[in-house]
Amino acid sequence: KPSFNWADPLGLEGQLTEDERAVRDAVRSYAQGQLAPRATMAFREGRFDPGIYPEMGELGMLGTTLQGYGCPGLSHVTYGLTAFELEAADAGYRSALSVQSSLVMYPIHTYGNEAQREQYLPRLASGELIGAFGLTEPDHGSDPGGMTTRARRDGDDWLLSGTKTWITNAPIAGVFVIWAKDDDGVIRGFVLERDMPGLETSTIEGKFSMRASATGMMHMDGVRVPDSQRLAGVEGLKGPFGCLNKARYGISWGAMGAATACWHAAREYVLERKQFGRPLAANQLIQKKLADMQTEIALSLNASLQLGRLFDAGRATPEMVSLMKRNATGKALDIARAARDMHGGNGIVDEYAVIRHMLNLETVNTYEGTHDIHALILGRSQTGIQAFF
Ligand code: TGC
Ligand code: FAD
Repeated sequence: KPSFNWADPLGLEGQLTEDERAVRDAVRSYAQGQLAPRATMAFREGRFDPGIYPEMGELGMLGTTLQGYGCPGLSHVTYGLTAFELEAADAGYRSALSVQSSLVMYPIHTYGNEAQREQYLPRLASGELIGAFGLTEPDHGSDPGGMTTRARRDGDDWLLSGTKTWITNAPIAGVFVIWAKDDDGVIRGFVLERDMPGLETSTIEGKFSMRASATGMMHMDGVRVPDSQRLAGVEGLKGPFGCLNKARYGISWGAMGAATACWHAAREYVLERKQFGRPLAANQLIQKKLADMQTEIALSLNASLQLGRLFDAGRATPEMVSLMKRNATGKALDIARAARDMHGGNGIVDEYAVIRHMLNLETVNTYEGTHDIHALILGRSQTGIQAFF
């Protein structure tokens, strides 16, 4: 007789391969053993420890799906499972994975030349080198096509000028994948290094979200970049968006990692906490909230698994990614807010992780395309009408 597992209602576990489960278990053990215990203080102090990158490199999780150059060459499902486990500890650690793997290593691997791949990928895979991805600007967030960062040709070089903001890892990265427009308005990608004259970074202070992740600005004032540092394999917005497809897919799993941590914490809390002489869990309103969490998480994870399998088969599309990124982050935020509420007053102190996850998910719902921007992408796909402007 089939049995029901409340924690895995649709039997996701049985749909994973032995290899996927083995990697997931190793990442879970690292995330729960090494990262989760550090997350509370890292968030409280607004600190990301760069030493986490070599730890991730040692475990072979950086550049998860890429082949060669020291990369593990694993499935997209494995990448998703890794994102889930890291974000169950803290979204800042999943961000570290997303940026390095999908937004820095992927474009160098896919759009770069052989020399760039050999120069950067092995050190990015080991975590010796940290990467950042610069697309967003102070006046162009949802609308990156309007970017004003310029790349002007000067002999064999390019001169890059402009400002990028909200850049994960900007304060600590050694290498930066930057998107800039040339004089003809064509968007091009470049690989910059920290010691290039004219390049400076600053830290964004005062965040109430993603405090265990380093976020900053990049200021470029005539940075001289040899043409050999250009990502010559792509032109136009499809360059950065190609990277975002991968990262957004990973976020669909990651957000559910944070949501699952909140759901399990809320369940344990309401089973133990008594009011009116009986456990909170004995109330219908509380059980409905638990049922909603269980339902949304199970549906989302099984859909992410399907999308991961489509990625592995080369059949995933950007619209599918928008659907999953939007749904998972929005639902995860709802779940975290409900879990915070179910913890009562305790829900606002960092001794309980729910408030930290809830605050992080405000960012996760916003970056890599806001909830509403993904609605517009999906709206366009079914009406054929562009509603962005
Ligand atoms: P649109 O006309 O739609 O497209 C322009 C060109 O780009 C191509 N394209 C894509 N290619 C591959 N994948 C996708 N997902 C693509 N989406 C579009 C498209 O085919 C076209 O190519 P071509 O050859 O015909 O020129 O461009 P638009 O300007 O109208 O775009 C509108 C919109 C809203 C969809 C887009 O701008 C958008 O997605 N905005 C959201 C911005 C965003 O996601 N920014 C993310 C910044 S990075 C970040 O947040 C990292 S957080 C890291 C962490 O810490 O985890
Ligand atoms: P805006 O685009 O100004 O949007 C503000 C509001 O208006 C949103 O609700 C949005 O949905 C809405 N809106 C915008 N346009 C429309 C429209 N046409 N119709 C209806 N509503 C609309 N970027 C990088 O390049 N690299 C990074 O590593 C990176 N890391 C980040 C880390 C953090 C912690 C954060 C917070 C952001 C990061 N970002 C990064 C930037 C992120 O991608 C942007 O914040 C995001 O794309 C939204 O842009 P914006 O903040 O300028 O908001």
